[in-house]
Amino acid sequence: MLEAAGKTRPIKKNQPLQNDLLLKALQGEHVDRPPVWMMRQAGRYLPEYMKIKSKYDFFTRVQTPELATAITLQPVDIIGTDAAIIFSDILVVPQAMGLEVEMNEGKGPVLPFTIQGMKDVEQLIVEEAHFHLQYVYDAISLCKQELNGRVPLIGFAGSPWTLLCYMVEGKGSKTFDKAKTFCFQQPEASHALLQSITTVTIAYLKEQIRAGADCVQLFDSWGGLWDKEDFAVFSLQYIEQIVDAVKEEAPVIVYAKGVWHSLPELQQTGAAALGLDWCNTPQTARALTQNKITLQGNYDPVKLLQPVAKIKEDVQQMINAFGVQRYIVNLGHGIIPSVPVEHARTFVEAVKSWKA
Ligand code: 1CP
Repeated sequence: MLEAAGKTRPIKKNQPLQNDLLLKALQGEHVDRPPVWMMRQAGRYLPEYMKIKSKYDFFTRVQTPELATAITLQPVDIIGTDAAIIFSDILVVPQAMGLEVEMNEGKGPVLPFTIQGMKDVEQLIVEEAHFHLQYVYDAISLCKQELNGRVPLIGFAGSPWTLLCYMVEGKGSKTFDKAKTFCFQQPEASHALLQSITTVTIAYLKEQIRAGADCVQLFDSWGGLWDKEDFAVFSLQYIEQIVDAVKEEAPVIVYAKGVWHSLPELQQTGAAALGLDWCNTPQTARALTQNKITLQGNYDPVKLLQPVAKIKEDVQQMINAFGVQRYIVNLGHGIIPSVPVEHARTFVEAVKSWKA
């Protein structure tokens, strides 16, 4: 696997895809069945991932295009998903902006130096940051080459607000109260930070698309920590800028967890699709978006621990409720590590064998 080192080369963007269900769904074109992939589909529930994980630390896996490619392809080969998502992390952006990020086993990400005020914001790398992420573009190019048109490749980034959470708080949190307090007490510094992240993310996603990503997803994992009004101020307006700058180059999926109150506003951004968590119904999501946009989701990831017969039944019901057109089957958040591989495969197979 490692002998390909240094041989990555960009491939032609318009290489034909053998399975273009995801792109068709994103463009609102007719499909015979919906496409399926799973958020965090490459990861700890796969023994093949654990094997690579036991040999290389997190950022070595992320920064070595051959390793990132091998991990990205695993769910396509093992589970049979209709798309690959590049193996990386949202926190490579704060890293490229000059902040140290440690990935501690069992504890998740830790940023030893956090943003405390305007002085810290002013020291971040902005204009040049996307140049520090060449390894992501190389991984995308290599992945496209290895996929050889089998399925589309999804690029991604964190939303500015979700990245601010980690850059200010320094670690994961249930409430991100330090990050929210920073926004309330230092609005000028917080908007300067959100704007800097936005600028970097636009350049970063455009480079991912240039390297071969067929579409991109923006993860606003912590958007749901705000009420509707504050979400508009601290998250939505930056998502809007990113979608607007990127949408002409590739379709953008916006996944904002816990943000049902703003689905119509997210639809207005020009996103090709909206990702949904499981805390509301398909009928409500369709009504809120007037049946006019592709929706993605929204199976409760914990439900993958149920017996396989129940998973099959649930998938059938979920497709019937969302409808086959303008729909991408997915989980409502990332897959959890304790899910048996067989159950993940059942989820995907149930979509592939869906019958009206
Ligand atoms: O070594 C490991 O297995 C550590 C676990 C892990 C993995 C597999 C981390 C640490 N990141 C990743 C990869 C990753 N992260 C992907 C891979 C592509 C795929 O989906 O297959 C993606 C899309 C992400 C995105 C990501 N990272 C998000 C947004 C999605 C979400 O789940 O909400 C977030 C919030 C992160 C931060 C992060 N990185 C890792 C962890 C454990 C976390 C969450 C920390 C927290 O709880 O706050």
